[in-house]
Amino acid sequence: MAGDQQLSLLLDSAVRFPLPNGLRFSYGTSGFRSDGSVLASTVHRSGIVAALRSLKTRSTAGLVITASHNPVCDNGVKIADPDGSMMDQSWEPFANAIANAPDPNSLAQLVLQFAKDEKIPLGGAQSAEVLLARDTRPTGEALLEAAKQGISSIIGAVAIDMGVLTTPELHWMVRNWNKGTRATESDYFAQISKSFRSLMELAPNENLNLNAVEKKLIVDGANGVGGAKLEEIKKNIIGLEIDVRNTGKEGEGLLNEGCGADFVQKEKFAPSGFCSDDLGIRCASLDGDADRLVFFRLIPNTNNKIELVDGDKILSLFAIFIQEQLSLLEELPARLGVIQTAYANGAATDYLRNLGLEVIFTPTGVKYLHEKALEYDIGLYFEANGHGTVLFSKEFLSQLELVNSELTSKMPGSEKQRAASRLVAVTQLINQAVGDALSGLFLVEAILHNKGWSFQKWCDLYQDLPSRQLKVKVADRTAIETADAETRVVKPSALQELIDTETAKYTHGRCFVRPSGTEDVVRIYAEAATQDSADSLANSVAQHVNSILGSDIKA
Ligand code: 16G
Ligand code: MG
Repeated sequence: MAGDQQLSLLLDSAVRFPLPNGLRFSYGTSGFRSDGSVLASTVHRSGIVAALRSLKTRSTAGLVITASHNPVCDNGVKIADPDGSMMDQSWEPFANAIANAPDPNSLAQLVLQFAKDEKIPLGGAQSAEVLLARDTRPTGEALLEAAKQGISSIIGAVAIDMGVLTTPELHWMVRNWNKGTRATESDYFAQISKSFRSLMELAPNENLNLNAVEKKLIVDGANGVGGAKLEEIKKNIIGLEIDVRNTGKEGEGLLNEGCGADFVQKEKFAPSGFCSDDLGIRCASLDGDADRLVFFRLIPNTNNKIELVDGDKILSLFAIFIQEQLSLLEELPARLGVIQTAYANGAATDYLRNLGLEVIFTPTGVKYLHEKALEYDIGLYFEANGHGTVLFSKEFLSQLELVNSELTSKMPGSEKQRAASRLVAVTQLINQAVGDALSGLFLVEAILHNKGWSFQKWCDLYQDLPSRQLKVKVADRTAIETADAETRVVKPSALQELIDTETAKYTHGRCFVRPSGTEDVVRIYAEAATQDSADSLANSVAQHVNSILGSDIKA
């Protein structure tokens, strides 16, 4: 009886969201993405998946509608698991299957069969809850409605609209709801400003008199959701003067167009809205949904070229700071893991290894780095493009709290106590659900302040090796298979030999190719001692990809 009711509810709902003709959808590196006008069925079906995920885990799940740094006409959807991380990868095949089910009946059958296989109780015996959010894209509102209807096509499932949020805010909320606090956006803002203030107050006294330039920060909000949120947070920030540009307000420009972390990192060029008046000032850039962060500074007399501080250098700054605090606390042993991808600059990896840190590589995509970071007491991960965060294990967190409260009562004001308190503030400031440009930005600022470091000092940590990225459109990018965290091609086998031969010609040469997870292209990355060598290595490998797979080269 309950089964019949569930079936007819699914059929009624699915009829309203037919699969567009001739399209296939795939849950890629960061969920489903496509032109926003064709995504209603995909988002509706993702709502069903999220509701089932909530039933399966007996917890609150999340769903966010965003296409991050893609153009404004695109949109996308991804699902958050109860701990705030991305949906468990084992469910992706099911998400793909239902996204492409040709008609309501096959969709309903897939759902019922999957629920049976996974022992998910349907029919209302158990309730489900999904938190929803969207970014500022014009197609977001209609897609949110599709998600709601997908969720309510599962009996007992409730959708809770949290509004227009950054992706990390939604992940953070899901994580907190499952810890028992029904946290809202104002709790998120308060947690950032409070822990930022604590960390700033723990800076050595001699760093308190920084000059005006050091206190000033200009932030490019990509004309996306992050800029407006930052405007709110900054109302309660003391000790930092933040000028937010590209907030998406009338007249400021289009989402991600000529601005945003992806643009800045790839083009090495200042975003629109920045000019020579900003010379000498520390700047940061968020992406369209505020889960990527890079810093930069304009180079004089270059027509807005920039000096970039990417995810690798943010990672290095976090690693140094955490390692320094731990070195003062021998009673708090911790296994530290630093996670990077093949895109990490070789100079960054060398720098981190020279600090004595364990550096591990995973394939590209937050879900892989995050998963690896969970294996450590403290797992720090960053992609060069600015996605990253720091994770602390439950055991480490409870040890830290214990040590901190003991030191606070027995040795208040001591270097050890301050080190423990700094670590506590870091754990509260950084978003442990997922990489978060806003919380990451404040952690960077508080660390620079604690260390009394100028932007220049941070830039000078190490010198990036020159690198070049190219993309090649091929007939079938899945013809390339990689291994060893995408550093080697295993198929077609001849290609790796050619890459090895080319790479061997250059001092500090390194090169890899991989099929993109978000675009229909093969990507090539090359690094070498000089820019000319990196360019020529990338070009010659692109020619080989071209001749083996058939293509045209794009910068
Ligand atoms: C997505 C991923 C990012 C990855 C990028 C690679 C998330 C949240 N985002 O933006 O981690 O670096 O894809 O794109 O996982 P590519 O496969 O096209 O090179
Ligand atoms: Mg993003």
